[in-house]
Amino acid sequence: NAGTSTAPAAAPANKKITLGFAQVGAESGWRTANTKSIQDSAKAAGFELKFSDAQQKQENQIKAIRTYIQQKVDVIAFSPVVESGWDTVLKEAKDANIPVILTDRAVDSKDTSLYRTFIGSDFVEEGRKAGKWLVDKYKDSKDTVNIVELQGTTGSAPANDRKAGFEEVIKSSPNLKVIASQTGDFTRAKGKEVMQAFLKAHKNINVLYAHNDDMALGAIQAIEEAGLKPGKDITIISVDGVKDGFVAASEGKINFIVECNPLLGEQLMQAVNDVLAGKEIPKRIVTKEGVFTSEDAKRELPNRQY
Ligand code: GYE
Repeated sequence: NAGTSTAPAAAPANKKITLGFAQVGAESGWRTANTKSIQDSAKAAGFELKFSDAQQKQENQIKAIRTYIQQKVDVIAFSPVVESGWDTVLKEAKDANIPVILTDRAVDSKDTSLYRTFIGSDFVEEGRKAGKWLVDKYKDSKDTVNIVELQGTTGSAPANDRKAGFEEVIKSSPNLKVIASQTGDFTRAKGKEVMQAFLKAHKNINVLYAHNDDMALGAIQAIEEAGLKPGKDITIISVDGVKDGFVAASEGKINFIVECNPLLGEQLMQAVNDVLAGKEIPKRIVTKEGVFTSEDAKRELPNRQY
């Protein structure tokens, strides 16, 4: 009896919210933790999650988004592999009246009405944090410091921004020199391969700046195989702060980690609910994160969830 009942009417079973999520891939420990966070949070929120893995290819992501549009999901969320080239498919979602939420990585679309919000880290700031630590480490030295850089996936927001933020800070110290910079596609295998090439081409590498832990971990193998000591002969800075990165840092093989938080699931599900409830949400939701030296990593390691 609806007139006297105080309990809210149960939502009809067919009203379950459907979220289509187009993931980048499974390239790193960060991504694995991010995927788990999204799957767990969708379940906790009672959403039906349609999940796809694009294997780091934009064309696969575009295909997945088009499928979600055809299936008339309630909301589409995705982490764009690269920054450019999204306007057409985002316009298709908009025309179909399906709200889009960006997570983790940004797009460079001029028309910001193509998505409701962007939830994720400030990658430029992460690059700056890496640069500041290095500038501070060498502040009393005039010696040339030769830096090699392992960039993330070419054209991705984290690769572009982590490079830019780092350069912005180190340019005030003319003795800090980036002598080589190449993509390692955010993977261990590529990180190792490119580091091997760097070691062959340059005899005097002092610092490695890797845009994520996985590439740093691959590079550490290359450095050890070349008979050098990672963290001592070559100072290593990386970004992410996944468990394996923390293990390497606690062993002194990585000297400094800039944290990038992959646990975006809860914020995403909240945003989905808010968007569907017609609430105004901020256009940018920034994730909170810190930095860790080897000493910090030793202390933090037992608490690391991913
Ligand atoms: O740093 C890297 C992953 O987009 C922030 O993607 C993410 C990056 C992360 O492959 O490990």
